[in-house]
Amino acid sequence: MAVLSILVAPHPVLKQKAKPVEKVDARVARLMDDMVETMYAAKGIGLAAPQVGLLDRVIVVDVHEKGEKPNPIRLANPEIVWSSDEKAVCEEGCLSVPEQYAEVTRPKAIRVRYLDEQNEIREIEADGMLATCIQHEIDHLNGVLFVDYLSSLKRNMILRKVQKQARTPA
Ligand code: K1U
Ligand code: ZN
Repeated sequence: MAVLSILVAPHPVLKQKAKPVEKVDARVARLMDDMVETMYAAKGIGLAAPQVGLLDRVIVVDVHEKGEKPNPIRLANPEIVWSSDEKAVCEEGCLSVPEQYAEVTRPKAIRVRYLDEQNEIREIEADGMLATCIQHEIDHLNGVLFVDYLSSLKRNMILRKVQKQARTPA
């Protein structure tokens, strides 16, 4: 497995729409493994393929709590087939918008259909942080970042800070 580089906004790939994978073959399964390793190395709870520069509809998530066993979920071509009318507000972050956080309102619970790492069709029902994280990652596949839900004033402030950080040597 390999740790991949994560693109930072405003990289143009982060605004593009990813393409469905035809099949979860050895290439896609390897990409899923590399993305899980990259997510853990970056201390994230999710990652989408466009964040590592690939326009494949592939995401990984793991919202296990401290002290619990890791529980990575690998999803190709994820599709939300049901979402609750009830909404939840959650403070979101993004590995492509480092060190910036903001509250986003989304459906509280969802049902998602996807292909797993063995190319089997599966469905998962999620609520709480898992539902928020899966929705955030599916947004990445459609070129949407969490800052796109904010006012243009807040969004531009955050993006300017990220660009300033990127220019400042560590
Ligand atoms: O997509 C990503 O960049 C990963 C992102 C996922 C995410 C975090 C929070 C809400 C929705 C989606 C991260 O993992 S950011 C880093 C992180 O671990 C984190 C940040 C804020 C709250 C909880 C976790
Ligand atoms: Zn993100």
